[in-house]
Order: sequence, then C-alpha cells, then structure tokens
Amino acid sequence: MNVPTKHAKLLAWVREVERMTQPDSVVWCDGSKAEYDALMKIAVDGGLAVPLSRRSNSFLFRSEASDVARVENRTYIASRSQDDAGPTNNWIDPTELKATLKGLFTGCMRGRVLYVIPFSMGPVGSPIAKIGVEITDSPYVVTNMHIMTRVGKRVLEALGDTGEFIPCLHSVGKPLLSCQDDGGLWPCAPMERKYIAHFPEERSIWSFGSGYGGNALLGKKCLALRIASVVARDEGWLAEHMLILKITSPEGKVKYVAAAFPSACGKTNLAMLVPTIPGWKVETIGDDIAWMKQGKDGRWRAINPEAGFFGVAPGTSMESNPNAMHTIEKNSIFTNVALTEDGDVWWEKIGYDAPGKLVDWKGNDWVQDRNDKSQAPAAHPNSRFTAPAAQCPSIAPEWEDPEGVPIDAILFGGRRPSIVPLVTQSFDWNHGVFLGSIIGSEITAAAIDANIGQVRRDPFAMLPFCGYHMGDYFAHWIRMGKKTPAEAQPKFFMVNWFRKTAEGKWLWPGYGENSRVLKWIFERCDGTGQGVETPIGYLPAMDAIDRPENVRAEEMRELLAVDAAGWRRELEDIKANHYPRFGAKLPKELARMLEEMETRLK
Ligand code: GTP
Ligand code: SPV
Ligand code: MN
Repeated sequence: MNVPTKHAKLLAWVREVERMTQPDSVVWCDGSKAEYDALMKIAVDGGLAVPLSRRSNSFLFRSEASDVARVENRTYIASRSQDDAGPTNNWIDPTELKATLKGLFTGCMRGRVLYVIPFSMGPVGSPIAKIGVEITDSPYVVTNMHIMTRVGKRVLEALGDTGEFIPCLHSVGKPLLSCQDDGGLWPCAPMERKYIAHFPEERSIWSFGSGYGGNALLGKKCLALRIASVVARDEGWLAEHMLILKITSPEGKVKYVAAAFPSACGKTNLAMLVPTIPGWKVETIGDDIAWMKQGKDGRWRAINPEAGFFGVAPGTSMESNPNAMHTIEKNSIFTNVALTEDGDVWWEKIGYDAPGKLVDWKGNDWVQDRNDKSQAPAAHPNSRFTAPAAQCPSIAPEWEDPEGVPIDAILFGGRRPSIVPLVTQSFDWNHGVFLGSIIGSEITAAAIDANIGQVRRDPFAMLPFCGYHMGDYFAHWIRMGKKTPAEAQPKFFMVNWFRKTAEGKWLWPGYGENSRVLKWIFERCDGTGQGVETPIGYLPAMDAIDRPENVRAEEMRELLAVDAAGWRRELEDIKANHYPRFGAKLPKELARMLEEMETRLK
C-alpha cells in the first residue's frame, strides 16, 4: 500500500477505521483520471453502471429502489446536549450513537476496498476552504466525489503533516462474504439500519447504509452545511443552502446574488438562467451551497465550496435549462434516469418524447403511453446528474476566486401555490431574516417522505441542513446583521416562481423569464427600481416588471398582489405552530417583526 502522507492524526484515523471495518485492502485516492477510469471499469464490470454510448465518458447507475434520496428521519445531530440540536433535528446521545455505529461499522467493509478520499471544499488553499477526508467502500462515491469536490495530492499537500481535516466515514453497510459480489445490485442497508450521523463538537461525520447523494457524498450536505453551519456559528460566518449567481446589466454593471430555495425548488435553474430580456447576462458561481465570510470592507463574500453539480434531472431540457444540458454532454454520471435503446439518457420533461422503448430507473422495459396520465415515470423524480462545474457554459470566470464574490442581494423562495407574491423586498436586514425564517415550501422528492406536495416551513431552506438549534441559527443571522455596516448589507428578497391557477397551471412561466424579477432586484440594489411599500414589504410597482407575453395583465396583478387574508392566516400559523417551536431561543427581533406585520395587516 502506497501511503501518500505523513499526517499522524490522519494515518491513525485510517488505521483505526481499517481495524474496525476490516476491508480486503486500503486505497488512497489521488483524484487522477486513471483512478476514475479504473473505478468506472469496476462499476461497469460489476453490472452496477452502464456506459452511455451517446455521451463521452458518461455512465448511468441505478440505485436500489429504497435508496433514492436523502433520509431525513435517519439523519442525526448528535450534539452533547439535546437542546443544541434543537426542535428541528433528530438527536441521539453521542455516546450512545457512537456505540450503535461502532457496532454497525464493525466488519462492514469485509470483501470490499476501503478508499481514502482527501478533498477540499472550496478552491485548494482558499482562506474560506475546508479540508475533509472521506473514507468509503463505494466506488460510486469516489467517482462522484472526484466531480463534486477537489480530490487528491494537492489537498494532502495543503493539509501538510498537521493540518486540520474533517473526518467523514461512510459505508454502504453491506459486507460481502467470501467470493460473493454485489451481483449487479446497488449495495445499501435497509432503512432501519441507515444512519446519517453528525457529531458537531467533534466535527465528524459517520454515514452508514446509503449510497445516494447527500447521504453518501459527505462533502456536500453533511460537511458543507451541517458541520460547516456549526463552525460558521462559532467563527462568525455563514454556511448556507444557496446558489450564487452573477448578473450583468446592458450597461455592464455587475451584481452578485445568493438565493436559498429548498431542495428541488429551482436553485440550479436560477443559477444557470438564460435571460429572456435583451442585453442582460447571468453567469453561474454555484448552484447549491454558499460559504460567506465578511471582507475587510464589511461586505459578505461568497464562495461555492463545490466543484460540480448534483442536479435534479427531470424538468431539465434545452428550453428550461440549456446550460445544464450542455454541461452534461460528457464526463457525467447519471443516477436513476431512464436509458434509451441507443445508449442515451431520458427523463420526464426533457423536451422530447421517449425515443422508443426505454429501460426505466428500476431496470424494467418502459414504453411511453401519452394517454395514461398515471403512468409511473421512467426516471425517478429525484434522479440526478453529476457534472463538473467547469463544463458549464455559463460558469463565471471568477467562480473559483479564493476570496469569493461580494453579495448584493439574498433571495429566499419556495414552492407556494398561493399567498406568497412573485417578489417582495424586505424593509431591512432583520426583516429579511424574518422572511427567511418563515419560508414555507411544498415537500419535494429530494428526501424520502410520505408527504410530498404538502407545505412545510423550511426556514432559510436549511431545515434538513442546520447542524444546531434553529433558534440559535436565527440569532446568528441577526448578529451578523449587527456587525455589517448599513452600506455593506445585501438587500433581502422573497421570491415565488410557483404560484398556480385554480386549475393547477403555473401562473408564472418561470425559468428564463425569472430574469425579469432579477432585473428588478438588480435595480433595487442599484437604487433605481420602483418599489411600493405594503404590509409585507416592498413590492414592484405594476409596471416595474416587464410582463412576459404569455402572462395576462390580471395574472400579473395576482402575482404582485398582497393577499391580506392569506397572510393573516399565514401569520396565525407561524404564531401557533412555527415560532413556538424555538421557545426562548426565538430572537426577540423576530417575535417583534411578527407582531408588527400583524398590526400592518389589520
Ligand atoms: P437541490 O439540488 O435539490 O437543492 O435542488 P434545486 O433547488 O437546485 O432545484 P432545481 O433547480 O434542480 O429544480 C428542481 C425542479 O424544479 C426541476 O424539475 C426544475 O425543472 C423545476 N424548476 C426550476 N425552476 C423552475 C421555475 O422557475 N418554474 C417552474 N415551474 N419549475 C422550475
Ligand atoms: C438537496 O436535497 O438539497 C440536494 C440533493 O441538493 S442531495 O445532495 O442528495 O442532498
Ligand atoms: Mn440542495
């Protein structure tokens, strides 16, 4: 075994995990193309991946039918005190959980290879970046981590012999008996044996039993959000579930926008948007996670800690998101999409009918029946592509700037069929925090949940990702506002692309047309856009946003109206069911915002 580091703590951890998990061998990953190719060959030879003849160096994986999304009810924040995990996280005493996990991990890699993946979240060496090391027994995880993070030698060099790293331990939780292999079936453990566990004080992650996305690619949700949010609280910065985009006006003026929308609610699409309004340009910095630190000038500078996109496939088409379609032309991994006879991928709303007979995400033959509205989809609703960010045609030249980009506007959004207008600007920072704290959104297929489609509160789109008490998280945001001079503060907006008509049709066309809203946001940041003061915040004047061709004037009025009765019901619900959950930890500023809004709506 070729060990490429002298880092004593790292070596000791790897040795300890090897003793516990008992793999056949240990491999230190170097992030090279040769390594990627060799691992893909193993996956293909083992029947776990299909090479796609229509896309160069691209592969399709089908997961086990139960292992298709994040598992929020098996995700734990094991802080020493239950109170630190708060009312929105599952908690188990860390000593007890460690004992359970040690039991599960003992011998769990028998018959498998233990891979050690040194990775950087953020450009290697950036003052905002953090190093993690993931141990996994899944070649699928290694290849995805190659795309999603920066892996390999450079990272070990930056780590040196004593640098800090976050240990991320992962196993699919399915040891192999002698001579047995996976038999072409995605390995994972049954639901009740899955644990996505975080130890915030120790800053470590133990993930057992799932091979899918956020459960298994531990740099993403586990490190860059749950653990990083705790570090950010302690160090005075922000780790957020936000896209980052750059918008340039026809005059060449630039603004940077960060936006928090819950899972599968439009971050990737907004980050890659192609404006329908002439002269405007949108470029991509990141599509899922933002780490923001305050610069010397007081402004918040954001980096995208990731190096790739793990994007929702269904709904992605040349019409809705051409930049994503071009990004995934090559060097991409597809999970749980459908396969065409000529070796390409297909999914619902890809922009054209299924070309002949497909193999669906479950591995069965599938023929499209346009008359059968209840036909099961060919691609799983949470099927995803993994693709290098550098391949995105809209990627901004500064996307890897180690200092980050200065944020002018912060958006909050979600899927709300009614009540929440197309766009609203907050009165100030604290009112913005209030709007972020009350976001509601329909539950999507991004997590395994029996209640898909029901509206739940998802504050700051961080409900599944905040590594500590959500009340303390609100207080942290209030505190960050206090240490930001007024002229350096970003402006806050609440947006909603998902209003529906009584017939269940979209009231707003969305996608590229969202550029009309971005333009108004740009102008508000620039001090030119017209805003009307209302009880819920500033709304655009009726003619401040150009109306898309296919939206009628009365529909535009509905999109920009304040539904006072709806908002009164909303506030009642927040007062009765949402805010009380945070008890004494609810910042008094937010309680006051709620009261003031109630008064304004009377
Ligand atoms: P995560 O990766 O889960 O965090 O999701 P995300 O927020 O990046 O969501 P994404 O952009 O992948 O969008 C999820 C789904 O919403 C896709 O099916 C999109 O086609 C759809 N979607 C995105 N933007 C819009 C929009 O403006 N209008 C409508 N109607 N649908 C949209
Ligand atoms: C999300 O669910 O918000 C995602 C996908 O971005 S996953 O990486 O699976 O968490
Ligand atoms: Mn996400």
